[in-house]
Amino acid sequence: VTMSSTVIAKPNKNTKPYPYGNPVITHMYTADASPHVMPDGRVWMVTSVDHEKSGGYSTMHKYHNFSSADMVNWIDHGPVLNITDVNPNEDPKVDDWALWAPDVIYRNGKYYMYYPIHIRHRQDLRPNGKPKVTSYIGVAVSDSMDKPFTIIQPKIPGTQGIDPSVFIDDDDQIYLYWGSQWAAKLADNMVELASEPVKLDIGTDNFMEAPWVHKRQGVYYFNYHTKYGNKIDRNNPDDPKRAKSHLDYSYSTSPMGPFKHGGIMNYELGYEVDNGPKFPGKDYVPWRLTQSNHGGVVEFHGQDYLFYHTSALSSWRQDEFENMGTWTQRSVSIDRIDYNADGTLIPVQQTIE
Ligand code: FUB
Repeated sequence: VTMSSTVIAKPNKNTKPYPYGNPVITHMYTADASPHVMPDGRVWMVTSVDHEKSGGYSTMHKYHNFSSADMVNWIDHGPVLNITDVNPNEDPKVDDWALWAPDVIYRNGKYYMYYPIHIRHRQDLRPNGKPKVTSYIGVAVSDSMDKPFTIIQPKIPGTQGIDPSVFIDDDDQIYLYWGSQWAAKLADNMVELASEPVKLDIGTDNFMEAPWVHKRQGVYYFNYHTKYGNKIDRNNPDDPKRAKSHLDYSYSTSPMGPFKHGGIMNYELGYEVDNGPKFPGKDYVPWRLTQSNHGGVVEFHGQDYLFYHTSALSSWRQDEFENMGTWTQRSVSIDRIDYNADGTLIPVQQTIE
């Protein structure tokens, strides 16, 4: 595989969209999907859960596990970790504790969940008057993906930040990625780091959050959400930052880099108004249906798939299309990933049908 130049390609119109209907979970709000094929041969994903009443990111209080044998029919296995498992004494007047983007992997007969605690300290304000925020990574374990997880490590020493994701290499070494481009080897006990955290060189400076690594034909692909996402002026359709908000990827021959920037991996809905999918019942799509995005990649029966999220469902439900949906009520979607002959990724266009 040769990967030479930076590719900023347009979506390939010949790429068939994943045909089974997006978003894939419609009975509740889900985000931050982390998909893996588990030993039973099914695709499992753990997801964050957004509040039914749009309480915002501070009201994300549990994870659900879902499974599918065909990526068409998904079973909801219910909540597998709750905020009360993490902090039974939360006093919302003092702090807001939230569970943000998790990951779960299988190792030696058990399932290990890596989850970020995000705490807004309501009574501890920064100079700008906003609450201080702390975040770190914990570990929980279960014998079964459809059973509750039990916390075995409240905080992995040396971690600070959100969005843990775990990658197991072909030689069985496990790597933990999190926060602002951090990565380290995970110890065999699964609850400590086995190397000093390294700030990854990803060949560019637009990282915001949501790291995820997958490997294909000896190449490590590191995808992430670009840092313009939270700063877009949603009232200004011409805000140039809109075009900079997407999942990007970088690639390397090593899981710890250095990586080269590959370009866009996932255009967000409405990135190209003329060519993108249309919103049902409308002849156009909004520029942006979600404030965040978060990528997870799984290979299933020889095909790679990208899991991401949009706010399409909340838009449908609440007829808030004109307001671009409820930004913190998100829903997991799936589309297939295709590659160029040189190993570069063909950007995935989000779909809403
Ligand atoms: O879901 C809460 C946060 O929003 C996640 O941790 C980020 O990746 C973004 O999806």
